[in-house]
Amino acid sequence: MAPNVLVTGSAGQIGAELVPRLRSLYGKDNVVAAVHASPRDPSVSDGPMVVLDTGDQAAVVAALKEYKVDTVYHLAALLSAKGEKDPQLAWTVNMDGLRNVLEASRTNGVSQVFWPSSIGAFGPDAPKTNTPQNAPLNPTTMYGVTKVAGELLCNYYHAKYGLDVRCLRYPGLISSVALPGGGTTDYAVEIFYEAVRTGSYTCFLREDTVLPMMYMPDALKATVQLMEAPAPKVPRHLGYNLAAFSFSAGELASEVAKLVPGFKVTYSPDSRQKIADSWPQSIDDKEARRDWGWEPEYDLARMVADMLAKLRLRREGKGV
Ligand code: AKB
Repeated sequence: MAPNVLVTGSAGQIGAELVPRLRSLYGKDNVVAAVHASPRDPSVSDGPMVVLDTGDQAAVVAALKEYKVDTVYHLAALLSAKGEKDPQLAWTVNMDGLRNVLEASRTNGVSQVFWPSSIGAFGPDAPKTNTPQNAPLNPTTMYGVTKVAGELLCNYYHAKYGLDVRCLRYPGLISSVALPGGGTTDYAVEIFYEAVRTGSYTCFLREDTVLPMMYMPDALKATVQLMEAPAPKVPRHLGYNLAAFSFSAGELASEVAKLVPGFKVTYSPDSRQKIADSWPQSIDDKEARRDWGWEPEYDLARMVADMLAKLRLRREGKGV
């Protein structure tokens, strides 16, 4: 039987693509898109939708009851750069929202919850390359603090109440539907829009900054695969390391320039550089591969070609 799903943060970078994917898998009426305000993206408004503030526990409970929800993807969150600009708000949105969703879920018959952690859970003392699953988690951003505390809370709800909470440490995500907002890896999305629109881009990170990244189709695949895996294949209820490829800002610019002749990138690092410098450059995801069979499909060249093709098509049709 198809699950009854609620997705918070549905109009965000992941939600805007996860909602249509889940609707195609489980049926339109079985996936409720929860948004903070009325969305402009029609991809989530073609099925059930609810305006929901996850900071309001009573409202979360009411939504779970109204739609008889048994599975929650709780995506609503503030990203790293925005979180550093307003750490109090980052704590409130990321932690109060998660606690409300977990507590409402366990008391209202929800059986499964997905929650996104991030490479931001690691700090400067973790090994920079091939960062292992159990590397120290000592982040220096409020975003990272909420990711570590969030992972522990998810694990606690599993250990104490048996709630099946599953969790991935996403790398930077590159996507063509909804723009990310307030992240440190956002440059790797913006660069494509500017390549297609103006042929030049000013990057807010240094040219030699290397970060772990992933194309959205792989992130969706990992999310669904993790949630559909039989329980014995998911022994871990803290975040799973997840990886596809890593590149420097300069390497991405060169790859884009192969398909956009004359593309020019200049570098003007800002406060986001410090965040990027505190994160790993590549991730060891062997536990995800071993436990539930994770394997990415996109490498850098294939992702770049697909992103440019999609954005060019949209620009021809309705403008990017
Ligand atoms: C961010 O840059 O804040 C996010 C992340 C890596 O978690 N994209």
